[in-house]
Amino acid sequence: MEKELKQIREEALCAVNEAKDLESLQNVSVKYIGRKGSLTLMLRNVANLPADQKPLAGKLTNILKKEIEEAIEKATEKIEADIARKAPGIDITLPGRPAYQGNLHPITKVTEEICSIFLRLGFEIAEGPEVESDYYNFEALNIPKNHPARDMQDTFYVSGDVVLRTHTSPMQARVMEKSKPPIRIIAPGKVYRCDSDHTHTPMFNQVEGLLVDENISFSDLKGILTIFVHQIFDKNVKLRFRPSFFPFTEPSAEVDIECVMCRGKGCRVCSQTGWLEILGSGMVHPYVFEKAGYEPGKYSGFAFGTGVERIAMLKYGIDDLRKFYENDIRFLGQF
Ligand code: 2NL
Repeated sequence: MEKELKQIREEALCAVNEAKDLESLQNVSVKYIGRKGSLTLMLRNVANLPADQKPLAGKLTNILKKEIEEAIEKATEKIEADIARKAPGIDITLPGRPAYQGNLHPITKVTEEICSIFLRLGFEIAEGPEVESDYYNFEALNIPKNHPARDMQDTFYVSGDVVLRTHTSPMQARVMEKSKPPIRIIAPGKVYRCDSDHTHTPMFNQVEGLLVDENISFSDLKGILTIFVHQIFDKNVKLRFRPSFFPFTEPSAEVDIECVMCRGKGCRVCSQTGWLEILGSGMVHPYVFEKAGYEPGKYSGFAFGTGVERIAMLKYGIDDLRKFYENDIRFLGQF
């Protein structure tokens, strides 16, 4: 027994000395004092010895176990200290790492681009609440209660007469109510509709415009919107005005551009029509002027609205609206 212990002692201590890294030390530990280690097995065997030998054998085995444990511990500390010493220190002469620089969200960029075109044309920016009264969101724009047009834009109701604005036109109604023409404003901002699928998000961004003065005609509308389309896309892009309907304008027209993907030949993006709808517009409805308190027949004007996400998708060739809101920095960092 004592001879055996002596042999284990020599072997184990020798192995500890030879271990050059933490992994081999761990192996030594497993081999001798682990759950199935040779010393552990011997300790278990002590129970089978004659009673008069048990105390001494147990004592010697335990002493040796402790000795090996301590040797491993010491060797571990030494190797760890070596590793720390060899690790590179701090080089204070190195230049600092540049701070991560963010960028504007593509929707913010396109909103700013749209606004800057209209600012150059003499428009001013008007911003207002996203939580809006039923009156400014609907009534003032010729959309009375129970009007079918309310179904066109599924509304989030905050309470009976308070809604999340479904368009930015309430802002323009507010401006008309408190100021007299000439008016030239654009209203950018978030709008909300209870709608969600691969072409609709419950929140999206709009820029709407309004120009009111004496003797404004449909040709002013065509002129301004043509300039806008040529500046935001390309001065050679073809566009067309197509009759449409909005409750707050009469007559109304939608503006299409030649499909930017297929150049008008017809593809999946334009549903084979060769055209893409990008703006809604029209001459302000007399009832909207009446609600604003304007003298009947004195003024005329036009208004228009456009979806920022849609313009951004067409400008940058993005095929999925939801990419704007997934906040993947690899996507957002490209613009
Ligand atoms: C669209 C259509 C449009 C308007 C918005 C407007 C505002 C006032 C009076 C009259 Cl205060 N009209 N805004 C007019 C026509 C179309 O937007 O498709 N938007 C994405």
